[in-house]
Amino acid sequence: MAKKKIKNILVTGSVGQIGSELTMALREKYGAGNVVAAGNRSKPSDALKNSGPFEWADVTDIMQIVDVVRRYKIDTIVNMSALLSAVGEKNPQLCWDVNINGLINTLEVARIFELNQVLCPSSIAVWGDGAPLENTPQETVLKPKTMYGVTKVAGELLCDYYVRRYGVDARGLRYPGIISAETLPGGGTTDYAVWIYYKAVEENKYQCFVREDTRLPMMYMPDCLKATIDLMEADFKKLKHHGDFNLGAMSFSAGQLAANIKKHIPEFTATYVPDDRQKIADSWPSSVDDSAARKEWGWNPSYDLDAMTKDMLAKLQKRFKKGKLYG
Ligand code: AKB
Repeated sequence: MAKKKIKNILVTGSVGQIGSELTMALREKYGAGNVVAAGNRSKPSDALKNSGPFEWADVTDIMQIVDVVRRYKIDTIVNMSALLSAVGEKNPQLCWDVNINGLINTLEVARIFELNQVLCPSSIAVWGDGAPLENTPQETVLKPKTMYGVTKVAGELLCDYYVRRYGVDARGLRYPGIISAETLPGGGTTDYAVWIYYKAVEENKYQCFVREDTRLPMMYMPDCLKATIDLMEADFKKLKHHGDFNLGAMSFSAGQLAANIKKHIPEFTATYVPDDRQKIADSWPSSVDDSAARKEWGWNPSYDLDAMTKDMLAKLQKRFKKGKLYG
């Protein structure tokens, strides 16, 4: 098992909602020049492109990863490339290709080049039929209903396989819905919990695509960054789990979220017109038991709904006043 320190990091999928902010946080911590951001299709922001190295690389083509790993002497890969749940249902084959062939390519590169670590996020999408939906335990039935969920279960198993079979240090955590003010999410079921803030600031109203009583686990981006970096830095020897840590912070219904925003913007109104994504949301838990993460690497979230809403609205209102809500 490789035990060297994290020095040169490659973040694939760096242009996405989490990848973009994670890259900046890693650059802050490990030095801008030591964190390579890779993207495939979407244009990187100026901040991402100008603050450190940026490369175009497609995770489904192993040679493109090998090339970046060699040129930058990469020792750690954070594989954020993924098609999310809603967009994955529109193109299940592409979802499999990116999420699974992309992951196995990064694990293979880690094995062949003896990298220090691969981190690949999983999701609350791993659950479906048969799992308790309140305080979902770490170990329970994994029968997802979406292709995204299928790839996340398979991805967790692949990570665990590479740990056992090849001694690759592979880690992952089951992200809840992530809420952030910098990069918009692309194609997930929990996206409504981000859009509602943007639309509250922009138009004082939002038409939500899930029912008012839909309650899902959520997390504010600063906690997501903390969790990811804390797991990357955890002592591998102390981990009993590897690719599949439950991760919790807060749970609220769409109606509770709207009411929380209304405390700050009294004229805000939300309406609820469920679409196909409702079925996906209904198959996911309302809350998760993350005691393994707390015990094995000290996970402890900082933000609750009130603190998140205050911060989100302050950031978005500031940008809106400058005419730059969407960057
Ligand atoms: C999605 O909604 O697909 C993602 C997730 C919960 O993994 N945000």
